[in-house]
Amino acid sequence: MRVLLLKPINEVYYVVQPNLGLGYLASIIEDAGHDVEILDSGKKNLSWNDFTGLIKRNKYDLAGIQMYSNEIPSVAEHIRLIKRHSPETVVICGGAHISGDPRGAMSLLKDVRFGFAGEAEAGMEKFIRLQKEDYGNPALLKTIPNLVWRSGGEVEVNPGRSFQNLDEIRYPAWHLLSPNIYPSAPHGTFCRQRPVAPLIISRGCPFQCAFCGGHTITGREIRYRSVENAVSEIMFLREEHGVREIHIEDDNFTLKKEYVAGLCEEIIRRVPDLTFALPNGVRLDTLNEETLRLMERAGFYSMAVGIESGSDRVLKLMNKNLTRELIRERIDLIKRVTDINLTGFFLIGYPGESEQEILETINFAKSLKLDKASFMFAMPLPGSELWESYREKNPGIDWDTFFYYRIIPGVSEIPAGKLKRLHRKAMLEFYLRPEIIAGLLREIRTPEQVGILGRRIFNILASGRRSRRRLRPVCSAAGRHAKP
Ligand code: B12
Ligand code: SF4
Repeated sequence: MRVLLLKPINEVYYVVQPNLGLGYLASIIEDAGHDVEILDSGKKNLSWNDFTGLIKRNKYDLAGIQMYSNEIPSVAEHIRLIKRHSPETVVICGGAHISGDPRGAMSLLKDVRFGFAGEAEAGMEKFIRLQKEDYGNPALLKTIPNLVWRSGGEVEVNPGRSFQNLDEIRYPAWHLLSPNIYPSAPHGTFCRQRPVAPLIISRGCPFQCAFCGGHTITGREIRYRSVENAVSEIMFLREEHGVREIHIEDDNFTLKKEYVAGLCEEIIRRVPDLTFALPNGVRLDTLNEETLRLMERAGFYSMAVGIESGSDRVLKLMNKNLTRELIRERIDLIKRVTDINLTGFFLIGYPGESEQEILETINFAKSLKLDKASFMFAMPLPGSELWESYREKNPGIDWDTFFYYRIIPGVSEIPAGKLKRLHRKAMLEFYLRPEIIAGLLREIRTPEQVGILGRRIFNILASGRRSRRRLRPVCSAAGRHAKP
C-alpha cells in the first residue's frame, strides 16, 4: 500500500517540529512492508493547491490525518479534497481531538472511515495488516485496540491497549522526520544548539487537572522507557541525524526523581555535549535541589512549569494540587541552585474565575523569578473535566476557537472584550520590563533568531487584537506549551 501520514495545513505555523506521533506510526507501517510518506504541512508550507496536486498524482491507498481540535475545519477540507480527487483513498484520523471525543469526531467527519482514540501503535500493528476487504468485517475490526469505526449507523470505540513496556515500541521513523532540516525556533522559544529533536521518554500522568486532555491519549498511569532505551535513541539521533539538542515533550517527565537522576547520570556519561529543554512544562512539586542540580549538569538549560493561576481558590477549582506558596518556594529554589531558564504557564478566563483573580495572576507572574510567561485562555479540551460541563451547555462548538489566543465563547463569565484586555495587560506588563527584555536578548544566538524575536514581540503587542479568520483555521504551536 501507499500510505500518506499528514499533519494538516494551518494558517499560521508557530512551532514546526518533527511530528513524533506520525513518526511512531510510520515505523510500524514500514515494518509491515508498505510505502509511507509523512507530510508535515507546516514544514513544507503546503498550499491547498499543492495538496490537491499531490493526492491527484499519488492516489494513496490510505491517508492518515493527525487532528488537534482547532484543526477540525482544516481536516474537513483535506478530506473533501481527498474524496473529490482520489475517492478510493481510505481516510483514517488520530490524535488529540478524536482521542478526547471519538464519537463526536466521527459524526463531524462523515467521510472518515476509521479513527484511533489514544495511543495507536498497538492497534496500528494489526490494522495495517488488514486487506481492504477486511475493512467491512466487524468481527475483525472488533479485535483492533483503540480503533474507532462505523458499524451500521453507530460509531464503535474499541477498548484501548497501550504498551506497558515502552521499550517494545520501535523508535519513530526518524529518516522520514529529518530533524536536521527543521527550523531553529522549535517549541520553547530559542534553542541553544541545532538541530533539535523532540523526544518522548515517558507517557501518561496520574494528576487530574480539570483543564487537561492529555490522559485521553496517554492515560493516567505513567510509564517510562528504560534509561538505556532513551539514551540509545538520543545517541542514534546525534550520530545519524547530527542532533545537538533534545526537547523532551512528556506530560510529567520529572514525576519520578530516581528515574530522572538515572537518566541524567547516563547522559553525563554518554552524551555530555548535548543540550536539553523541557518546553512542555513540568510540575513544580516534583522538583528538588538534588534533581535540579543533576539536570543542569546533564545539559538541561530551559524548562517550562505549570503555574496556571495566582489565586489559591482558582488553583483548587482547576484541581491543580499546587498552592501559591509552593509555587513561589520551588521557583526560588530553581533560581537559587541553577541557571535554568524558566517559563511559567498561566491560564486565564477559567470558568468561575473573577476579574480580580486574573489581576492576581498577572501580579503573581510578575513577582516570580520567571524569564518568560505564557498566558493562555482556558480551553475546554475534549476529554477534560472542563469539557464535560462545557459541552452540555454549548452544543454548537466553533472548533476554530480552540487555539491559544482565541476566546472560546461560554467558557468564562467575563465578557470577551474585557478578557482580551486582561490578556493584553498580562503580556505587556510581564514582557515590557527591562530585565525580561534583556533576558530575551541574551538568549539570541543566530541572526535568524533576531527575526523570530521580532515576530514574537509583534505578537505580544498585537495580542488580543487579532481578527478571526475563518475556514482556513489558524494553527499555532503554543500550547500548554505556549510562547509569547
Ligand atoms: C508535544 C505537544 C505539542 C507540540 C507538538 C505537537 C505535534 N503536532 O507533534 C506543539 C508545541 C506543536 C503542540 C501544539 C499544540 N498543542 Co499540544 N501537545 C503536545 C503533547 C505534550 C505531546 C504530543 C506528543 O508528541 N505526544 C507523543 C506522540 C507519540 O503522541 P501523539 O502525537 O499523540 O500521537 C499518538 C496518538 O495521538 C495517535 N495519533 C496521532 N496522530 C495520528 C494520526 C493517525 C492517522 C492515527 C491513526 C493516529 C494518530 O498515535 C500516536 C502514537 O501513539 C500533548 C500531550 C499529550 N499527552 O498528548 C499536547 C496536547 C496534544 N496539545 C494540546 C494543545 C491544546 C495544543 C495546542 C492547541 C495549543 C494551543 N494552545 O494552541 C497546539 C495545537 C497545535 C496543532 N494544531 O498542531 C492538547 C490537546 C489538544 C486538542 N484536543 O486539540 C494536549 C493533549 C495537551 C493538554 N494538556 O491537554 N503540542
Ligand atoms: S496538566 Fe500536566 S500535571 Fe496536570 S494532568 Fe495534565 S499532564 Fe498531568
